[in-house]
Amino acid sequence: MSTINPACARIDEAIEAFGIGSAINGRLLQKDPYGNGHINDTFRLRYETPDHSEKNYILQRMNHDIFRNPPLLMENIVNVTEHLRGIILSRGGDADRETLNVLKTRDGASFFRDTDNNYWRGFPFIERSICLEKVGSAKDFYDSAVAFGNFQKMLADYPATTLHETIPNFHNTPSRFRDFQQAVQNGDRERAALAEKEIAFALDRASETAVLTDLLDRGELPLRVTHNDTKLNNILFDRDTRKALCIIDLDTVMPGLSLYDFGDSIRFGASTGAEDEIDLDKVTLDLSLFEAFTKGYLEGCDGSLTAREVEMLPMGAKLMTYECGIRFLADFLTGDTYFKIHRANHNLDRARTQFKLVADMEAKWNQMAAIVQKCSL
Ligand code: ADP
Ligand code: GN1
Ligand code: MG
Repeated sequence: MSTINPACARIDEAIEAFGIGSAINGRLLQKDPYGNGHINDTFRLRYETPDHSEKNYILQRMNHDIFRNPPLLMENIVNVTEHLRGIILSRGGDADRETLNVLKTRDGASFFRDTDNNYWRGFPFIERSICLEKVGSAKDFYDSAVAFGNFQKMLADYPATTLHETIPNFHNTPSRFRDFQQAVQNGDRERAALAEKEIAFALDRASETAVLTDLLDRGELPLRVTHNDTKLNNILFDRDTRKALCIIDLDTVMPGLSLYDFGDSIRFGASTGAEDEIDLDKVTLDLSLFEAFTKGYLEGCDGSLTAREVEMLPMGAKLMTYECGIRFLADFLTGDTYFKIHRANHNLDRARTQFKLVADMEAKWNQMAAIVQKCSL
């Protein structure tokens, strides 16, 4: 059970500002912390309507230490979700379930700022959906891959330059590496001693950090509009059909590489262990899940990836896993200020799983490349 962040003290102000109760003539039954995100403070609001049915909403306090400009971030999300809504409707889809829809406040704004200067936003809760914290079957993972590929395709003609960069250099691995080096230098000495092996592992791979950014700079990889945070719990599945339904957590939709989306999904979903598993023997790269995702992602992108992008998919997986590992480790060394933790050394445990996966990818490199080749034929 997560503890409630003191920054959420003004939640009732936010609930009042969105005016859901009066809009649906409903009675608020509960406001509970919800989900397993590492960044925002998420609540589910449960209302009882006059006909005694229930209607739920998501209310989130945006993490403005991480997202420094919530109004611009919300401008991105409103514009992107409206774009998606248009495409979904033109395909005859259900735009209330297949994309997030931003709730308006009583004043017609897409967010609310409380008296402590915390920023809140709301979304109708997507009912009859499930959120997976772990891949249940290769089919689930394949479906999520098609959905993430398709998401990117739906945004292919979105005017990328109008998107605000909500976190600068988000997947710039060399920049993340420099931050990591700083954390090693300036972070807690005792913690650094505890993480000696992991620090060495990360430093050993310094020369690989710029592989993707160099290809981008040389024009060998195209810049696209990508999601940038494609872990499995950022997609909702339909509870009845178990089909991938809706991509959520749109805070980081920005220009990026397809390899970021592919790689981040693999690092989380194709691992045989949880992101914070303590028993590292349980953490390996499952090649059949890697194959399922590769197949689905290529299908979802529907021929839009270049040969160079396809060839670099294994590198996307490895670098995104490595990058997440150095981010967890840097946060551990500097006192756990970024990712929410639920136990001592949580970020170190997370870094360890990522590096275990990187090592396993290195051992399985030829097999990964062969799978990519097979799927792209
Ligand atoms: P974070 O950035 O902290 O990860 P998310 O936006 O991913 O926050 O939300 C956290 C969790 O809340 C998700 O993993 C999902 O379980 C749930 N969630 C978010 N939005 C919705 C929604 N509209 N309908 C149902 N569940 C949602
Ligand atoms: C965070 O927001 P959430 O929990 O979906 C993080 C991702 C990391 C992920 C690791 C904005 O994702 O970059 O890969 O944790 N999001 C942000 O689990 O930093
Ligand atoms: Mg999330």
